Amino acid sequence: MPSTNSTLAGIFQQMADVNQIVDGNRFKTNAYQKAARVMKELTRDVSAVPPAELTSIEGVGKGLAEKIAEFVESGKIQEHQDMLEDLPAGLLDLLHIPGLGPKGVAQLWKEAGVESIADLEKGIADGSLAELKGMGKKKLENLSKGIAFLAKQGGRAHLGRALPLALHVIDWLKSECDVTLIDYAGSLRRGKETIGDIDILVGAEKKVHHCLMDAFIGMDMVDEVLGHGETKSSVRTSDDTGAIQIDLRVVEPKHYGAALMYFTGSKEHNVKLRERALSMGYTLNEYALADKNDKSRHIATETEEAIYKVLELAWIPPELREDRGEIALSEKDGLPKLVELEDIRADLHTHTTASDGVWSIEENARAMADRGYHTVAITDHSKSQYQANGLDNDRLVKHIEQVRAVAAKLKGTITVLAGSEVDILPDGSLDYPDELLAELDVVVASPHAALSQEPKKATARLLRAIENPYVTIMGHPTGRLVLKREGLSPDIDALVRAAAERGVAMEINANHWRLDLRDTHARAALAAGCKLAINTDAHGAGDLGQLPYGVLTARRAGATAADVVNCLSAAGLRKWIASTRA
Ligand code: DGT
Ligand code: CA
Ligand code: CA
Ligand code: ZN
Repeated sequence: MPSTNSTLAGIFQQMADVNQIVDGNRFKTNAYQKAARVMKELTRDVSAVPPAELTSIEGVGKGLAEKIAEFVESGKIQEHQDMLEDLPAGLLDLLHIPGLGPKGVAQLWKEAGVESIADLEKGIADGSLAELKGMGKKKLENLSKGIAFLAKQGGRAHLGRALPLALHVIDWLKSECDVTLIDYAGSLRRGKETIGDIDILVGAEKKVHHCLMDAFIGMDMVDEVLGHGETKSSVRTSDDTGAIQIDLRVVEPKHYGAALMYFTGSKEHNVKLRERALSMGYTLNEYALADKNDKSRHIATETEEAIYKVLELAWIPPELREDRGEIALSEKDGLPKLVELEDIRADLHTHTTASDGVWSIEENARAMADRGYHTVAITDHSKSQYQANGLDNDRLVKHIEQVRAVAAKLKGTITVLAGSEVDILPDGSLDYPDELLAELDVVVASPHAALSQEPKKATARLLRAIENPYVTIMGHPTGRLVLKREGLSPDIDALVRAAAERGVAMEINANHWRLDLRDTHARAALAAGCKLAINTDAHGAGDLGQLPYGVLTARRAGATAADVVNCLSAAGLRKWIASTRA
């Protein structure tokens, strides 16, 4: 069952879309869009907030509060229903076609009666749309490609797919055309959990542009060239998880900083920066920060640092560029020093062949030692995870002995802790009795089943687990799978408050399917003073590469190394774990 928060986010987004198509005013569209974002990022269950307190939620004004209350009470928003009433059912699907915005949809609908993607395909095929103003051959061709793309792709790609792909393309372009000034930009550089398309930017002299574009569209993986120009090309590539678009832009080296800043986004961050530039007497676009009165006078173009500096700001890490207060922090030099991959010194959630892993305790521990870690916790599944060969009480006792034996053998190489990923049962009790949990060094408590519980039940369930005196870390608290399963929608604010109080850490499970806590939840955890854990949940050596996704998510939350228990020294970690038992 989708949560009230996500249902409301969907409704407000739809209201914004409809408003744009029927040419409603921009102010209103923005308000709906903002409402959608507030609902999406809210870390407490809005249906549990008393109506009188709704306006105390950041971003919720009186009008929005009324609509939320209306929905919670009646299950719908009348204004939304009214908006949809005059609208053909398939019209909003058209908005998902790349290259077609609300204006285009409105034109197709009003001037040619196009009410769905099927209508559009027909109108392109029979030539009837070619008579519309602005619908040249090229434009219609692009729409055809967009429809095909949509059919194949069906949405966004995982960070865990987009990042390796982008790195591969960058390596290829570097080797083919000998360029050095090259980065991925867009949502990927900001470390978002899903990526609409991959944006790659190169700074190179004009004479190299041709090489870059040819090398790019000539890559083996390319299924289709969507566009091929002198400074911009787009291609599409697919695998069994769907299609993904890659955009390549090339600028001259002297404009690289301005372009990188622009194409990194987010759009909202860019808008704020542009306003700031204007108020200081400058203009800012993808070419330059320039003098407002003489735009040919470029003040800063070459590096992001230089541009931020003229704007009297410290350089802002891409993961924070989401218009969540980062500009104000930068202005007073108060940006956090974000946690880095190299700061991670321990993994506290890993599996072995004892449950559903593919490596032994010793193989696991040696691989962790090779990464330079001082500590690893072996946390196999508990008995309710029978499909994952979870350990029953007797097997756990023997397993602990085996872990202790490996620990003794590897003493001086790495500290190996005996742990468990113990299931949080639907009522919040744990899968082992306390006497058994007491034998373990580390207890990661995670929900795996009953993941469509309603928010109130889920909150009570997870709170009960946090209160268990043997729990060290709450593992992937919602159980969501990115792009696949919504999972639980507990009151995150209540959970992180309880975790902070108890001294329990909340996990960011680094696996790109999970990323749970997600960025906004991790942000709420930090605000509550809660410690974070970033763990790979590795089932084998192949999973160790998931760690960067967890670190990116923590960075998006504004986490420093001091916020993350995996960054503690060996002694510090031992002390912290002991403190969770006190
Ligand atoms: P995505 O691809 O949907 O995951 O998200 P982004 O952020 O990568 O968005 P994309 O690929 O459409 O554009 C890349 C960046 O270019 C975006 O983050 C900011 C910048 N940008 C694109 N369009 C606009 C715009 O209309 N206004 C402003 N200010 N910036 C834009
Ligand atoms: Ca993008
Ligand atoms: Ca793009
Ligand atoms: Zn696990």
